[in-house]
Amino acid sequence: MISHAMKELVQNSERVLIMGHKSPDMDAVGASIGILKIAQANQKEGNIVLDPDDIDTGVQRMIEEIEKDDELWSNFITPEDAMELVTNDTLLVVVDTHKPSLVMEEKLLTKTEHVVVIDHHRRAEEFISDPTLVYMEPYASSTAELVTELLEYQPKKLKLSMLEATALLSGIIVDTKAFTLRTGSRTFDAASYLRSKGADTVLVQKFMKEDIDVYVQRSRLIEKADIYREGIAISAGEHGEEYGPVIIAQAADTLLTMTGIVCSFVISERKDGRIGISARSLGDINVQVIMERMNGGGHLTNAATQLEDTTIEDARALLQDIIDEYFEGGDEE
Ligand SMILES: [Mn+2]
Repeated sequence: MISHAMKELVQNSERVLIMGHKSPDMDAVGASIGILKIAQANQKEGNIVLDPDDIDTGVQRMIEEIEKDDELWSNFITPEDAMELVTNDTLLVVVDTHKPSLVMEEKLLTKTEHVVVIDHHRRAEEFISDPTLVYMEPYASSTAELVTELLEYQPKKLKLSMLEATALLSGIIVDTKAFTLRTGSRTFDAASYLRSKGADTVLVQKFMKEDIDVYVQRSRLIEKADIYREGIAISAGEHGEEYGPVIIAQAADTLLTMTGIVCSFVISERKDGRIGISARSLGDINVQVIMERMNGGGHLTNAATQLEDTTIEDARALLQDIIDEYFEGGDEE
């Protein structure tokens, strides 16, 4: 049904512009490529909006590979170019987020009335206003999984190259941590379809390769972890050591893979002078509630905050108080 509606919207538009969230990950880029293919299968021009100054190290290798493919790369445009191209006959497809403040170019949202949102995150209060079509499936593993399902029902003319199929599969693999989290039978169905279209798992592995200094930085944070209450790991960087948000998120992810740890918090100084905290949980402890009490936000299993005018020590003390309150405060979660 959604696939049919999507086809109609594409056919009734002049062109299709696609954007993910800021600092897009492989899921956002892979899903964007999938939507591009839907536009092309319906004989419409499609463009993916990507800010060349906002490419995270996590997707850098994938983007480098796309750049080598002249045909595919020619469909990527900057936010400035997108602002020139957009008209009210443009179909704007937002993937892997539904928050206006997170999209690649927020101004695009006001330039057309035809906006489609495809996302797998739990619905937040902040939502793109008045979308034409919303496809939100919080039980899906990834946006790439949802978009792959849409692709399967598009015209037969649709042809996925090895690289395009691999980009979509990378989105699924990254968002599921290689089929260990949020993976349903539909996830395997989508992966199977992509594999049959030539998706290359060795190339996915190459996309996920990381630089040694990233690994070392993450390890430094993990090394500092200790256990506060049963199953809760807290790690804090040193004063004067800045870590990017991706590194602290990855450190929290990694801690969660350790035996006995059900919840992890990583605290560090950031380049902007604030203190960042990244929180992860296997699901029994609601880290969203804990981060919200520190003016942050997120999901049950994945949340974060940034604190102004404080130190690592004070942030840690506050966090521990809030964790204690969470367990003892009486309001059952
Ligand atoms: Mn995603």
